[in-house]
Amino acid sequence: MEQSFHPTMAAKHRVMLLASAMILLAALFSPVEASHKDWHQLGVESIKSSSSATHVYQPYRTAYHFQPRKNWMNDPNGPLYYKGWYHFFYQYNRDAAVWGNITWGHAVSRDMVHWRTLHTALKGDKWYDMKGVWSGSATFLDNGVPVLLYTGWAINGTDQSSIRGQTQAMAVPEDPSDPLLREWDKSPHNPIALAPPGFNDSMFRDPTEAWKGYDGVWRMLVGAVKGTDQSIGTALLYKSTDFNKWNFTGEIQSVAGTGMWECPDIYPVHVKEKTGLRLSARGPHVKHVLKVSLDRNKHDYYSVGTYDEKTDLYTPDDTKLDTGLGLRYDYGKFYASKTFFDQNKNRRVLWGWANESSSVQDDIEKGWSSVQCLPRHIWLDEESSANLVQWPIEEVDKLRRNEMTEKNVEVGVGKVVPVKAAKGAQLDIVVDFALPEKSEGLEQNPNLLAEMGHLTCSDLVTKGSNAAGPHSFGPFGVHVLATGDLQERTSIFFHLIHDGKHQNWKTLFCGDQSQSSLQQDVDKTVYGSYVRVDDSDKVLSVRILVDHSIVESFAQGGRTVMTSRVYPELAVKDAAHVFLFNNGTEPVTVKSVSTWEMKSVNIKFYKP
Ligand SMILES: *[C@@H]1O[C@H](CO)[C@@H](O)[C@H](O)[C@H]1NC(C)=O
Ligand SMILES: *[C@@H]1O[C@H](CO)[C@@H](O)[C@H](O)[C@H]1NC(C)=O
Ligand SMILES: *[C@@H]1O[C@H](CO)[C@@H](O)[C@H](O)[C@H]1NC(C)=O
Ligand SMILES: *[C@@H]1O[C@H](CO)[C@@H](O)[C@H](O)[C@H]1NC(C)=O
Ligand SMILES: *[C@@H]1O[C@H](CO)[C@@H](O)[C@H](O)[C@H]1NC(C)=O
Ligand SMILES: CC(=O)N[C@H]1CO[C@H](CO)[C@@H](O)[C@@H]1O
Repeated sequence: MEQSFHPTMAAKHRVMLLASAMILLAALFSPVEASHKDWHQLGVESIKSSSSATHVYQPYRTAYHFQPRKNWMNDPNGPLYYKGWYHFFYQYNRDAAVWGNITWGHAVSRDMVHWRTLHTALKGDKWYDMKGVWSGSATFLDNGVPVLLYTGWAINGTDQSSIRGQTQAMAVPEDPSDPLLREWDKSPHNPIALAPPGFNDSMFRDPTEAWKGYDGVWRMLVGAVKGTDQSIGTALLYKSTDFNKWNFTGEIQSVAGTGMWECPDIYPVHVKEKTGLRLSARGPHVKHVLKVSLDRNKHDYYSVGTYDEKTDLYTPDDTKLDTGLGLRYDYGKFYASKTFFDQNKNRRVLWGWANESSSVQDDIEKGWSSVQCLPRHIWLDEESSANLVQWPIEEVDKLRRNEMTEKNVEVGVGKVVPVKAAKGAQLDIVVDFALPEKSEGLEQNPNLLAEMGHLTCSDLVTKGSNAAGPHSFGPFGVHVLATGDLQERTSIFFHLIHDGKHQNWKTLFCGDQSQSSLQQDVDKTVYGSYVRVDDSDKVLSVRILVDHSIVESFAQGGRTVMTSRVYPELAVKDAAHVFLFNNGTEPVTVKSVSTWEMKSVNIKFYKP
């Protein structure tokens, strides 16, 4: 995808450089800290080896999320599993902590938890990708060898004015016997696809994984936009018999008013099982998901529907929830995502990118920008068949240590209760709230009910509990990365509302970043959406993964997910605390709250 800069994002310069006397302090906050048991080892060397820029205070680097050592990263690209290794590629600027000169960074892992970074997989060196090697996907050919499809940003010769626009290209492993797939050769057939007549070749990118149809012909999608006002998002279909020459044959789906579709992804899901499916899977047990990333608002949207391989058309089950209009993977920061079928564990895994909420100037000072969210296992919700469920891959649980559980904690009206066991900025927290008794009180005032049905998470935060009315089940939830006095806090909470109809309750799931930091120049948008609560559900539950500057929250087993980036100034490291809170007018019972400290992972340059 394309990332551009807005001068408004460059906020005022804050002094982060510390005097040399503070180097030790910097080391204490650096992510390698946890792997160095001996405090005396914490010298300049560990700072250099761990972080981007030396001598820079680094409280925001993550400890168990994927991040390159330094510089700018954006979209995940071409994830795959090959010969015992998970491969992860990413949009990467090797030169700076800002977007530009985009290449494909490359890392490998045995478990998608610990990583070894390799040298650049693809960089711009051909006329068709000289200005950048942009996002794409991996496809296994019939011989079991993976190839990469990507978008090249073309330029001819040295004349900067003769930009040719975006092209689709392919790279193949130089040595398929190398499990690490270290060298990639660009195909002599490149570019393999150009924008069809009538389509803007500056808005033509991000090829999907290719799949073979019933007729043995390969297909892939490329994101684009159309319409006189360039407002109709679309996914262009290309076909090939030999994988070298691709013909444009139509559009699999387009949706008015959604704008440019970046990073399309189409894949089958099993209607009854969590098992992942290959792109070729067909049959009565299969539904399809079409996901796109909307350039317009930087959110990833999906729909559940049917892909008819005879007509090569995708139809959503519910047109009101068509791709780009309804469901999102994540209601916080999560963009340009991509799934892959993990044949090692027969599951589909989702990767997505969370950019910074701080200023470009901050990125430059800290020497890096953005993290990848934890890889998520993704499947169709069997209960509804209408939405996906996401959960951190099980391998993440290996990082848990020092489990502490408290049961039956009462959180009275207006009360805040510390979770004493949980301290620090690397935590996994699971809280089960008892579902409140839905009293009849509310039904006596239909006007109030109607009004409450339109409440949003930001209303709750800006108007406080007053917004919620006299009998309000919520807001109640969890403060993380909080100072003892709650001066800084990031709040993840629920709020139950009645939509005006008898017994028709809805549950808001929100993330409040507005008090997350004393710093002024960071984005503190309030996030949120609804989460489905079934009559059969016993509790209202949330899992929150905290890693210094990222908070990923999974409600009700992963039906609704929300990612926040936050930059507390005081609530860092051991000064970060966890609290349960209840801002509603009814008491809340926490059936159980379990917390784990999360170990740091290894991310090192690969040395054979
Ligand atoms: C891109 O590379 C050029 C040449 O090395 C360099 O001058 C420029 O600063 C780089 N741009 C960015 C945004 O990193
Ligand atoms: C094509 O897209 C680019 C980038 O959004 C835009 O600047 C340009 O005006 C578009 N061209 C046409 C003909 O719409
Ligand atoms: C692509 O187009 C060429 C020329 O029209 C045609 O010969 C070929 O069969 C087409 N291939 C596919 C896969 O549609
Ligand atoms: C990155 O973050 C900024 C500020 O929070 C936001 O405005 C922008 O849309 C984000 N971009 C993406 C691709 O998420
Ligand atoms: C809870 O109530 C306190 C005190 O009125 C307020 O400061 C805070 O913003 C509220 N939080 C939420 C999430 O409603
Ligand atoms: C559009 C265009 O002019 N493309 C040309 C760019 O340069 C290469 C060789 O350098 C030509 O093969 C392309 O036709």
